[in-house]
Formats: sequence, structure tokens, C-alpha cells
Amino acid sequence: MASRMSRRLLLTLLVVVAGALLLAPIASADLFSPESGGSKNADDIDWLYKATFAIALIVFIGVEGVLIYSVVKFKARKGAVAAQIRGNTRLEIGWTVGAAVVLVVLATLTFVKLDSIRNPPDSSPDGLQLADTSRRLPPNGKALNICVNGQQYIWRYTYAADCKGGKNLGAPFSYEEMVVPVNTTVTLDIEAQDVAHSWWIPKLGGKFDAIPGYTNHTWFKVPGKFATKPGGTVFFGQCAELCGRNHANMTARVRAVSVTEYQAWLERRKADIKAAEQAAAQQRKQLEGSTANSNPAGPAAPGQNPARPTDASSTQNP
Ligand SMILES: [Cu+2]
Repeated sequence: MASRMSRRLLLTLLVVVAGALLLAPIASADLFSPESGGSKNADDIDWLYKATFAIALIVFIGVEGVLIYSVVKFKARKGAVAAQIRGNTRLEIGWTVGAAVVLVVLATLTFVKLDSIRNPPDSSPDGLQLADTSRRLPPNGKALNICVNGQQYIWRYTYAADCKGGKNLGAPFSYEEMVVPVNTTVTLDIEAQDVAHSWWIPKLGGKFDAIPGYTNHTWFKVPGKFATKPGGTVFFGQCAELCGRNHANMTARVRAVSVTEYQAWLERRKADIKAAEQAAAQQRKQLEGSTANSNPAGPAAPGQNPARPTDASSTQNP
């Protein structure tokens, strides 16, 4: 009685767990393969996972099928004597060749897809048309480059063709949310300022380490359909390298918008940054003036502190 009860309990538990796994949208959306849909490289990575999984499934069903068949067919019976077999050259050569063929097929599929995963394509005709840059590039040599900089605990994006040696000083930037035009090949130069971080927006492709003093490169190209609704589409990600106590808060967002929305946003960013810089310069002047006059009231009232100019509008929607 007790054992039947516990068996029923176990069965109920199994059904509940299986149901929860199947019904949870996150669990069932990409249960066996990486997220994809936001960029072709992510789709290709996803395809490779699924192809590998299909081959593994065929091997699994084959092996388990023969195993179960043999266990049932040749189980011990009264009076039966097991055949004594020693070696089978044909069978042994067969499964060695079979395993080698599986490896060759997997390697071929991977190398066929590798090119389109690593190398960015051209921007579409209705994407943003851009100047030349100098990294792993689309065939026509043109891409929108963004410098990604990991910092404890925030991502900074600088919209500049050259990220090296302070050449991107003065270029527009944003924190946490990157805004990009659709149909446009976006190349990323990924770096870190302090410790190792990891850039990862699953739907837009693979994970890339952000290492101080070293630049990693990747790319993505968001299809035009993601800009049809106003405000575009946001792809979420998260720093994927444990980088310190606030690692969990180091989220990243990529907002894909239409080309015109992107250009308007970039102009707004430039104007906002300029206004914030002017305000900071103004306050600096006041501060210097007040110290020169040794004003006892102090340089700046609370709340007037020239904060990081980005904070005011870094999370603003385009
Ligand atoms: Cu991090």
C-alpha cells in the first residue's frame, strides 16, 4: 500500500516536472539549442546545434534499439545455451568506419557553416551605407563599427570606426543600451577596462570575451522586420563572465531600429552629450571662480554636481 502510494507520488512529481518544463516558454523556446533569430550568425550557430543533435539522436536510437532488441530477444531461457562468439571482423570494421563517417559529416557541416558565422555579409541596400573600416569585414569593406567596453559593472558603447588609442574620443556613446540600425552589418570591437567580462546577446550570436588590453571582434546584422514597430526591438543579454560582486547587474541591451530612427537617435545623443559637456564646463568655471574668490559658501550646491554626462539620457529610447 505504502509503496503504491509512493510510486503514485513519484509519477505525479514526474508529470508535474515534465509539464513545467514543456509549458515554461523560456524552457521550451530553446530547450536544446542556442537562442537565435536576431542575426544570421546566431541562426547558423543554432542550425549547427540542431544538425548535430539530429545525428546524435539517430545514433542514440540505433544503439539503444539494438541493445533493447538484443536484451529481449536473447534473454536467458530455460534450457537455452548462449552462442559463444569471439570477434567479428566485419562488424568491428563496420562500427569503426561508421564512427569515422559521423565525425567527417559533423566536421564538413561545421566548416560549411563556419564561413557565414565568422565573416560578416554586406549591409542590405536599405541598411545604413557606411564608410570603410579596418577589421574582419563584409565583402564590400563597409560596416557600422561600435566599440564595446566592459567596465565593472556597465557596458559602454562608442559609435566610432576606430576604437584604438583614444581615436574614439569625442565620438557619441551610450551606456547599457546599444542602438543599431536594421539591415546593417554591425561590427563590434570588444574590450574591457578593468577585469575580464564577456559580451553576449544570445539572439545576436556567440559569446565574446572582453579582455583588458586585447580586442575581440564579432558582428551581427538584424533583419529589417525587427524595426517595423515603433521603438524597434530590444535584444537582451548579460555579462557572461563572473567579473565581481555586481556581475549580475551587468546587463546589456541592443535596440534595433530603422535607419532613420537610428540617425535621429545618434544626432540626439551628440546634442545631449554636447549640452552636458557645456554644462560641466560652465560649472567648472563657476567652481574655479568661487575657489579663486574663496567663497565660503562652497563651489556647488548639492545636486549640481557634474555627473557623468551620459547618465541623463543613456537609457532613453530612440
Ligand atoms: Cu562583467
